[in-house]
Amino acid sequence: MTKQNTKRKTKNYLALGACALIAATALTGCGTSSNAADSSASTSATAGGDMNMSSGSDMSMSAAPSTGSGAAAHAAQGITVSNQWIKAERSMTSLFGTIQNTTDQPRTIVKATSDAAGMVQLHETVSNGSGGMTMKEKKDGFALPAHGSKTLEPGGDHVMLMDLHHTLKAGDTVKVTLTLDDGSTVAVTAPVKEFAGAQESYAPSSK
Ligand SMILES: [Cu+2]
Repeated sequence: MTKQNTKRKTKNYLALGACALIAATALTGCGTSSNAADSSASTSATAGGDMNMSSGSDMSMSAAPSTGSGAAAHAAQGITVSNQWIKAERSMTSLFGTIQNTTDQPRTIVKATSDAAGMVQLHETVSNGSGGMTMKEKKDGFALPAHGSKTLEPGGDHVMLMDLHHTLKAGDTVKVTLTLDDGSTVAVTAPVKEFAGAQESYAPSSK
């Protein structure tokens, strides 16, 4: 099937949790595919927007259906997110950045929500067994070691935003709420950036 056909169906597949299938077949997973394999782009772009930021300052998280543990979500203490950004995209995209845990307590990000997306999942990128990379939901969540950090980057773990309510363009700002295993939340406000380089990371190696 053609790439376009596949892309049109992506939403449905994703809704069924078959993101990995899509990524493997159409590479549309985290954006439209591109042939340019300029991997250096990823680091420079990540370092690009140095906004020091967000945790706590912006609490307008929308719907955060509780995971069961917390009816009244409270802001997490000691968990910060920096260099966060989201790739400009039409139907689905990813949040990248660095999450710092400055506490003595290991934590795990168990869920993410965003008012910009109908569905948000925690994804990891793994080998598809035939030389390429594919991504899938990370059911165990993202571990945040005590006094450690977790990096979300193209080609690696990321927060996947699907069923975008509208096209995300460079200059937009997207709010994402991360929920920790203790029920507390971290509000992230991420700028949207044009970034072609995030895409090949999901494509089979073409170098
Ligand atoms: Cu993904």
